Amino acid sequence: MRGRLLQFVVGVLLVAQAAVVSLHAQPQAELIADRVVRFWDIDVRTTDLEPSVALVHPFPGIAPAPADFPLEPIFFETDEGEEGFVIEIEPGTSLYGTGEVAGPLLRNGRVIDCWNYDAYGYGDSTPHLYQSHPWVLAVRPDGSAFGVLAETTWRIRVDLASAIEMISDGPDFSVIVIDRDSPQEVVIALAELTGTIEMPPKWAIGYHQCRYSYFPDSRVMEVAKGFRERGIPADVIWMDIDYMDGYRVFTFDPSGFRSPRYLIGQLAEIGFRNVWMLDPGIKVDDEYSIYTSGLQKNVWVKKAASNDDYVGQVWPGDCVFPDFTNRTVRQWWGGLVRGFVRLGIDGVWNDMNEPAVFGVESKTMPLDNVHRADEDLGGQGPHAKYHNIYGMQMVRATREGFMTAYPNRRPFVLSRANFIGGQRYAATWSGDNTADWYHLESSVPMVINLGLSGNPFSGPDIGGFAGNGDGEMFARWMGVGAMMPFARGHTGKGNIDKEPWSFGPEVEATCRRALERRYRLLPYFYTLFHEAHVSGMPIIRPLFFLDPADPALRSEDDAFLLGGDLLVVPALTPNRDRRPALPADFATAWRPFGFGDLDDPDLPELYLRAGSIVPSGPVLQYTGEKFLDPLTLLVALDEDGTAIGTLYEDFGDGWEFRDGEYRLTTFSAVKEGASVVVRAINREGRWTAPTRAVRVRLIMPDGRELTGTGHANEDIVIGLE
Ligand code: NBV
Repeated sequence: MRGRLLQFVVGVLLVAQAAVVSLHAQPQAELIADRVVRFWDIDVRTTDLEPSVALVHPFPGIAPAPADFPLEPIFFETDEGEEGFVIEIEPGTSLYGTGEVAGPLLRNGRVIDCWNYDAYGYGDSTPHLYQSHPWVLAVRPDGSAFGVLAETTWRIRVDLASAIEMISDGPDFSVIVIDRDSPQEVVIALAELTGTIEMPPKWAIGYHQCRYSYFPDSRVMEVAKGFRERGIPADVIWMDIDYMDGYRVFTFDPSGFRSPRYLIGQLAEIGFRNVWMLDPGIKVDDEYSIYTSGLQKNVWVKKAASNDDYVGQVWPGDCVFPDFTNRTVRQWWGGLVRGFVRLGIDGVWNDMNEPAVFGVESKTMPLDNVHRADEDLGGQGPHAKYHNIYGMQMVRATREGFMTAYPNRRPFVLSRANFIGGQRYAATWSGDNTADWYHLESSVPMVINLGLSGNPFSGPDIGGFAGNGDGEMFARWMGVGAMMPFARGHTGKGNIDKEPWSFGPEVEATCRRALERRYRLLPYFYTLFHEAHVSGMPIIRPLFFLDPADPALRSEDDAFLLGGDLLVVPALTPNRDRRPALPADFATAWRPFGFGDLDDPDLPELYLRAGSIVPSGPVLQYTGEKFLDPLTLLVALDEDGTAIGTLYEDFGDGWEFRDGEYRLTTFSAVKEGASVVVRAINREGRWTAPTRAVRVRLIMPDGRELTGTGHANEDIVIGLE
């Protein structure tokens, strides 16, 4: 095994500070997939390892680990009895991943505490946010890469000071190491292990408008209508906790939200979808049917000493907490969700599910509380073991509940807390960020790192949750937020209004342009969501994906790739004083373009990759407003005079796509003599697109733009004069 001795020596040095009492070389190992090895400590029986929660299925060993596998963790124990491991990294190795983290993209030198935490007001050095991803993506100097996944749900500290070291509060755990030729392949391999996102309903990739809270229902309608009156595209409006009756989940405030069904109908009439919050804390109240039903079914998390129901304080006062680690409890919750969403609810927002508890220093429930978890999650055990997956299991239950209500619709669930692998159940957002430039800037690396950790569907609270901020920052944030996978404006209680028009006409105009861009690019976004669903490739990607061996791109997080073919360069500082490091072939390989909006300095610059075709459409006010017609292909030829790109389409909801009711079209552009011919060269799937016009915008290297028009089934020929 390469470098085993060296690793051992380095390991001794690296973990020395952690007061290590014993270092164990030569772990046990088995191959679980091509160049993917599971390791565990020499003295641990496999039966003593806890079942994996992150993986889609157990991935049993298929062969002994290959002798030439280039990586091997060294397991150790600290004098405090903690279990850990270390993997050396060669100089020049760049580290990423670790899930939802504040601060820069590059994680070298950072320590991340995987512990789901209500991190209101977090900053660059906050050690833990709302989610846990004990996962590191490492890119070697030559651009090859590996990934390291610790298979534990317990609290685990990921120390990237000079190696990849993780130390857990819990018992022995195994470590999965993926070895690949590129970081992209590692991310795809992670998705093969932990699963991908399900296709979201198309409306969920439109713009979402939220605040804590729109109240009462007339205000909800006023805001929704505000979008339509001003011609600002949006698909979704959100109901935060104040819609509830005294914060009792599954109820409605009798004065403010008298008829949710009516409100939902009114919203639907103007093309708005609705998402409603459901928190885990259930008010202790004998008059409250959800409480009494849960009591009767014995669904609450228990106290260790007495086996009584644990009671903690959250919004409604005294609360009990469903034990989502238990199948019967998830079914009980799912049944409640079923009844709730049948009112016409389109999506559910699970907040506070770290779980957050008020008035205690830990901000959560006692670690010795008892969960009656399913055997395949690890069986009955303490909260310390299940804390990090409480939110994940909650969104699993919510999703399942939605599916029982609407088996033919795609659920949309947003979760604040989650765990690696939880992308299977819910999208996420950056939690309670602050309306300042730091949080605007760090939303880019946070969303990228989440994508590199398996969850491609996320975005920040556009405009910032805590505090007000000013119009210029808001405009810039909308510009960049509109290019993120999840695009939602949100703000906290007591703040000024933060709808796109709240900062005056100039900011409103920028927001309109930003969202019009998103809606024009919906065909591309949807194609990228499909790619993420199929392969796990992130929707927004780091610049180093362009050339993983180029050290200049390794720490660049002021700009990002939207899919493989668009480069987004926002100005993230107030005085626009930073230019990102760009790939070496930037001048020849990327072509600036826009949608008639290039003179707006608050919008990010957009570049199209030479050799690519990006599908786009007309401006819509909401995703379902009309069918994609005309389809506009943005084309940039490479130096060989060719370009290629794909467009994925289906009904936008439902599961028929799984049975072939979709269409994946591959378009090509080829320079033939003095013209360029654009045509569909391949079609996959049975779904038939209604007849439509196709336009081509050929973006030339000198900045000129040539156009052509035709129909879906014919060649479009553009003269190059
Ligand atoms: O439900 C209120 C808020 C919500 O708006 C926010 O997005 C969550 O992150 N929630 C937290 C609870 C309290 C916030 C201070």
